[in-house]
Amino acid sequence: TEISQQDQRCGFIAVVGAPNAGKSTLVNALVGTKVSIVSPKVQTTRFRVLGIVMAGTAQIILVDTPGIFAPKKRLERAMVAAAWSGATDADHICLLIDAHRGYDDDARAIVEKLKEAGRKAILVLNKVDLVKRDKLLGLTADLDAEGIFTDVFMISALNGSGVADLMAHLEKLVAPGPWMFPEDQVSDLPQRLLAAEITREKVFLALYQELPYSVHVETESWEEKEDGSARIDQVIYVERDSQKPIVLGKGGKQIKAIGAAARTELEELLERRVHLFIHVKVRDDWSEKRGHYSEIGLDF
Ligand code: GDP
Ligand code: K
Ligand code: MG
Repeated sequence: TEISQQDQRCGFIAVVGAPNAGKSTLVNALVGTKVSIVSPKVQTTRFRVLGIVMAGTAQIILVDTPGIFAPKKRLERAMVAAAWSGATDADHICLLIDAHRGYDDDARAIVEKLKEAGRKAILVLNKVDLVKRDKLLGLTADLDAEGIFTDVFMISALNGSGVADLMAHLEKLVAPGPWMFPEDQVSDLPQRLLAAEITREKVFLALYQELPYSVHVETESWEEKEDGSARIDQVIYVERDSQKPIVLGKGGKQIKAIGAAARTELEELLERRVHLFIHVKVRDDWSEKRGHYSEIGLDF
């Protein structure tokens, strides 16, 4: 059934919070498919990613943002700037708090910034699967006292509890306006970039203790084969020679595992066979090189 443009509703809802609060997990849960990569490592999300959900007459455009924290390096400053502009440009803001960590300094700093900007937000307490009810009630009271929250939701983005209620609320919030994306689009990331992100996620999951977050992945080429499969060539860039053997592993064991995990997920997402070729190269000090940011979509 067609929904005429007069009946359409559309809105941007930013998901902000401290690193590892579970923002990307929540956006994926709301969209119903992976649009943004997730890992226990902070700074997994480097740039703003849009996750798009259709709900009745509403198109809800979720803005997944890098975590907000006190930046030290240039890449970090760019990430935090991207997070804030994603938030302040949006129609509504969800502040995600890791209920297990509680109302810590990172969360307080974000609340202060929201107050300064004169913005209200929806409070979303995440990871309730890890927390006792008493603690949740205390946390809610502390946060509510800040006077900037319009609603409170308690969810587990990981196991899905409370996510449907939050979704129903967001659906009601969205104001009249024409849809901005085709109905079947779930993200604004080009396929090549999403494919690179998936490999980066697998690197992070396999090696998050051994490697710095500055590992970078690029899709170098993408070839559609006549048999319906795709050949994808990617490069994992590390910062130093010494990091190359870590990514490769003994006898190439590590890179094989990373490649296999990435390929499995790509095949699911693309619904076809994938031949994935991954190369590992050293890129000197790329995280301090300004020219690189535009390539990965950072804006500052
Ligand atoms: P982001 O940095 O805010 O985007 O956080 P991520 O979505 O990357 O998640 C950070 C870590 O928290 C990952 O290991 C997730 O699996 C985990 N996580 C996210 N949501 C939940 C949750 O509701 N419960 C639990 N136990 N873990 C979660
Ligand atoms: K993370
Ligand atoms: Mg994230």
